[in-house]
Amino acid sequence: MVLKNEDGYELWLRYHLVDDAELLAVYRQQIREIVFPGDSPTLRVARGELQCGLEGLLGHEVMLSESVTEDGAIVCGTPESSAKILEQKLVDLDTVGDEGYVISQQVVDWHQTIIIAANSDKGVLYGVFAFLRLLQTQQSLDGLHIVSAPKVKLRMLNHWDNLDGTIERGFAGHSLWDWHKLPHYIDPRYTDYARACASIGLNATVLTNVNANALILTEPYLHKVAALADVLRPYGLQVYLTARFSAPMEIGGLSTADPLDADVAAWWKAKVDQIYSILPDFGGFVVKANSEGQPGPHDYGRIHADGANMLADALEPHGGICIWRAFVYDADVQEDRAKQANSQLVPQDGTFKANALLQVKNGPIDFQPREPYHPLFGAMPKTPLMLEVQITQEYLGNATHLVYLAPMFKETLDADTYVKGPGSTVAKVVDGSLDGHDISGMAAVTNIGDDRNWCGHPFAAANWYAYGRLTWDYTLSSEQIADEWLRMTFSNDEDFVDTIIQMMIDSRESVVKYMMPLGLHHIFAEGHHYGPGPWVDGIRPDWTAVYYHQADAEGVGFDRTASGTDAVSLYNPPYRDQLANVDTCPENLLLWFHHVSWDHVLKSGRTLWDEMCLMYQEGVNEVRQMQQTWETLEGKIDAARYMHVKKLLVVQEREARWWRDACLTYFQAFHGKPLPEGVEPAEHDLDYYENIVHYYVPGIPERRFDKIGTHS
Ligand code: GCV
Repeated sequence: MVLKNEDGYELWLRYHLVDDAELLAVYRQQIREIVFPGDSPTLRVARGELQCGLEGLLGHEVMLSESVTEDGAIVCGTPESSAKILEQKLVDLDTVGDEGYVISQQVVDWHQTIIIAANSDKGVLYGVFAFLRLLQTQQSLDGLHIVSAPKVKLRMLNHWDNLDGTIERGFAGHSLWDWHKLPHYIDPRYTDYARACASIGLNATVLTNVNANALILTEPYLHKVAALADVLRPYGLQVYLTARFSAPMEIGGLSTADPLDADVAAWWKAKVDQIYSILPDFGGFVVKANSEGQPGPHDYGRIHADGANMLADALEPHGGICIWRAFVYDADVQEDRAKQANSQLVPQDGTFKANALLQVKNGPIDFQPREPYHPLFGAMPKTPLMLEVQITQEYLGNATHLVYLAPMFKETLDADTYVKGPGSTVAKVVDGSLDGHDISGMAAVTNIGDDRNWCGHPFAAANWYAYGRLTWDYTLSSEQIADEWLRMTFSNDEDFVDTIIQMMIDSRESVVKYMMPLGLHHIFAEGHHYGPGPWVDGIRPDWTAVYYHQADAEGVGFDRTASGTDAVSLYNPPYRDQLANVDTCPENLLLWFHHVSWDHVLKSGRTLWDEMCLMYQEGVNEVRQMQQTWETLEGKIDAARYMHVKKLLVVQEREARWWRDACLTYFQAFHGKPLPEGVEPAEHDLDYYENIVHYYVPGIPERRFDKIGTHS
């Protein structure tokens, strides 16, 4: 059978006819009517989703009924919206809080039914999506009893979308938000965006770039924001904006933005009041301050907490929150960048207002292919810390490399800070349980744009999906999430799913190998970060590559032990001791923490140089393996998506070779050692690689190029 071509627009919400005839017959028996009273906007969209999903999956319309009239009813609602749910007195509802749900087979009015119940309309919506997921992934409904609640309260996407429609570090087209046509024209795609987010439990979205434009806070733009919020609200998505710290000067006519200035505080209060008068359920602000040229409290000799608290004060009467980013480092400060956030923020622990949170990147530098967990986790027990990850592949091959990020997100969440003994994981810091915080959250920089398939690479949507699922339940395994996503996105063919799960799981480690093995970091091309640039030098040191790899004739790596910057001391024993010793430091972080001789012998018995070479080669080999694996699956999915992935894998293999050759040629020049057996020689000399220039790489604002070079 030839499968119909698909363009990926439906994401994982494809409600195609269940293709297992036996199972379909069983489902048709088990699902015969829907009892779903209630008329709130959220219940309406939940009911619509259920009807539409079932119609597609079962191949016929399932009728709405006022009461349970036969076996096979699906009864949905809250104890308020549905008399039947109230009658059932489901004890499990007491455990699922505001947003969780219960899906359970029950006898109602002497009939076999499936109940989808929650304490809130939003919970019902999440339950509906979870139920549809069961059918999409062809699970048995027999004996169904699912009790589920999110582990983290704020489950947020951060769009780095600019008001001119570009997206910082966006590789899938332009911004979804059509500010020019808003508020009068509402793109139907906003609804599909909201559906996708709600289906994986996301409940908050920051519409604008953290490198913020104050214009978004002006009245005309606020009306545009409100129109968008009207579409997102029924799906439980609360809208947040980024606040430019200097807005009082840029749009308020003040001469200062000093957070301790009474006029500045009054301006923000009035601005926040205005926002809430236009958008009563506004979530609050996300702020990047005194980082990479953004204005902030340091400009006035104040500290981060002064800035955050001023905004938190303005938001507090409306129930809003201020999320302050901990991605702070300063070009004029000599201290190791990996330590600067701790130096600045740890002394301020306990001084932030109750409605202020700190948003901390997964690692201390900047979303590198591999970083140790950020040492702020565990170091600020009095402040709720959100985890920020990056879904968009700024440092992972943009939208041309197939890299499944769940293993990377989980690596951080599962990392043990040991701050209160073994088991003090980053996840427990983030969900608030370790230090008893009520408020908790995760944020991710999205990879969503207006490309027809939303995220560019057909597999990139898996990372949006995986992130959402992990915010709901970070104990899910990467394999389980990949399994769900593949079944819903492509096919339930067991062979296809089993084969591709493994390929997805391995893909993160492959990209680390061909880009930055053994703890190397930040050796990207300058500015756009597309491709290798281990030679980058001559700009502010903490944006160069040479600052991070410190290669010389003797060795390579950043000494962050006591003999170097001592960043290792920010971690707690026993992990600290493990990291500090070159013999016990995990080899995948070796060059992050140590400057190591090229001849240093690793666990494999090979020297560092040989091991590095072989890892780069292995990365390339693994991409070739991915190509072969993918090609065995021709015909198991539609030809359009099959070919799209196949062609992108060709690009990925080419770029993996580019990484290997550019980096090894560069490092080899320090010591002249030969490549070990099994490593393919580079096609070109170092000069060639250093002179590769790419113009207009997506994801950065257009700028004039000042160098004409080899266009690879
Ligand atoms: C939005 C990195 C990126 C920047 C980004 C910054 C941040 O440095 O390269 O584009 O700016 O992180 O997270 O604020």
